[in-house]
Amino acid sequence: MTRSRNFSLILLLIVALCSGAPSTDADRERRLEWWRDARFGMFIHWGLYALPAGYWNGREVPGIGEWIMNHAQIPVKEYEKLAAKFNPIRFDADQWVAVAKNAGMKYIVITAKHHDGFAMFNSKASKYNIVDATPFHRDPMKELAAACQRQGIRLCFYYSQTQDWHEPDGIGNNWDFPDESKKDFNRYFQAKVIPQVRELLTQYGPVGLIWFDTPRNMTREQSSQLADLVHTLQPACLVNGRVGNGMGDYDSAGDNQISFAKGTREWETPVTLNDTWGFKRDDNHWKSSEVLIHQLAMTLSQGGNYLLNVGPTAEGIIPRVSVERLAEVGQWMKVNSESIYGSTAGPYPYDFPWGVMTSGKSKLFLHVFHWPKENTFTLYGLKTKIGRAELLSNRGWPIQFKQQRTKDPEHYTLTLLIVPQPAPDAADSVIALTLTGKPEVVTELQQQPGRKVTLPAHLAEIHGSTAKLDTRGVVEHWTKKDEWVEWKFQVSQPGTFAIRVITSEQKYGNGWEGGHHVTVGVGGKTLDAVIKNDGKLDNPGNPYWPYVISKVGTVTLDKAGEYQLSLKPQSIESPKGYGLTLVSLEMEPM
Ligand code: JFZ
Repeated sequence: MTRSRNFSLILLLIVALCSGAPSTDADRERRLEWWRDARFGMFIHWGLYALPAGYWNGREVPGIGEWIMNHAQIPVKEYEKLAAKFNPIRFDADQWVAVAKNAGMKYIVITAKHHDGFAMFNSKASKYNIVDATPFHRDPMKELAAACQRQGIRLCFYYSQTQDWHEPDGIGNNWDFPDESKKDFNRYFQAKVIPQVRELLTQYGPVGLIWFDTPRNMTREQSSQLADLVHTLQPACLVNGRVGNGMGDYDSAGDNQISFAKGTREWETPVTLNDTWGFKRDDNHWKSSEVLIHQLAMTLSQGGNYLLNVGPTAEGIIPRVSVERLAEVGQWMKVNSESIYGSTAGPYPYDFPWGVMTSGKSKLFLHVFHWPKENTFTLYGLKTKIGRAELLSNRGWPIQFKQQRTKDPEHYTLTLLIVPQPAPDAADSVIALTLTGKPEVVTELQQQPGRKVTLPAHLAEIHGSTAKLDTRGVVEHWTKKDEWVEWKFQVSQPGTFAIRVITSEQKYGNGWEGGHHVTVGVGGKTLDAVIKNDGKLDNPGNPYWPYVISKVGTVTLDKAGEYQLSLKPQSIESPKGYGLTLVSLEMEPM
């Protein structure tokens, strides 16, 4: 008995060791703990590409800065010369970390090696690194690790595992190495990637996470080799989703995308402050701090983390405008961070005309982007009794409120009686509601105070097989006219409404298709319309996807109660295959 038990224990141990200590769900939970609490991090894209800063041979190279070697097809021998000139003597690790900390960020993810293949750390595995190949001779990762320790921020590394334009066997460089048949990706992977990731996890103390990228050709074996290596060397270190093959601890949203991702796995969205990751001298397309704060709150309201990028110069300076924007976000964070750290997605399945909601422990945080013009604030559908309402900017001065419930139809109204004017914060004033029990809300769509009805695509019933929700919660690939959508919703204040359909352009405005004939059926009436460009809708949360408004017509709903609305195409124009890219249908009170 004892012998066979001992034997099985030993067997178990052997199995565990041989399989590279497989990581369990419990391990993953433990790793995610700090990350869930942190919510807000700094991305840093820094490398040789900061020297050309968007220009090659006197010409501006379009696109993101860190891709200049690829976009301008710069030969390895030419690009390598940048290393001899890279001398960021004004780099100050403590100052960088202080910028992150002052913004309210809890972790830093810095490019240890980007697609250009140049290691920004001391590497024995490749001489093509900042200590050996530049006049700088310092290891900025070592200095950052120490500064992060001092200031209580988690240091994390970005590492490009597939694309390496410096290596003949890496992915992506077909100008120096055009012969694909000669390439052996696994040779590069074992000779450079594995040793360098090992260095990152053994030379700099505790690492919060490794942010892999562009998984492309990664096999299941390679993804798991990498994830296991990380988890074996540092069991507390997370691996992001772009390690490939679903082997990450959490998912990464598409770049610059605020996803609709409620209830799915943990996720994070990487966002640029201007339009580039790596420094570009002439990219002055900075997002306002208002947009940044909205994006932060929107991401968190969907349960995601927000990773905001800076691209330091070749001298080692974080651009002044970036520092300013982050300081502004930090000002907001100083007042409102209770609604950020450790928060989870809001309980409602939709956003509000005024903003979004995040959840805390026994609290709801209302992020009010559009402050009411009147002196009251109304929320429908909250069933839980609240004990207190207050502005995070004015704690200790509770706001008077009343909660009402009517039956037939069942309706819940919370009214905050006196709210101050003007808005306490022009970008996002946060109201905290302290709950007396578990949060319970009406999840069916309903007309909002102010009488507007918004029917988002992600809450529609989609009758079709090709039209599908993308990760933004937008219906894509709707090209068949026999596919249609419908919604159910509650109306509490009847009246006349102007209906408009909101559709989305492709990313960066690269294409939009209209001319579709549709019918909208609601309340026993049918409206005919053509989806056409009647104007642009401001879409600051997802600024790289412009939204288009199409007017449909007006409709009168003359009694309160439940309604159904259907949107059916009679024809869809889709020469490019985009078709009807549906964001929502809106009913504006008239
Ligand atoms: C990648 C990199 O190529 C880029 O240089 C930068 O580092 C960025 C953070 O990540 O670019 C991507 C990767 C994935 C998507 C878009 C851009 N995506 O899934 O939409």
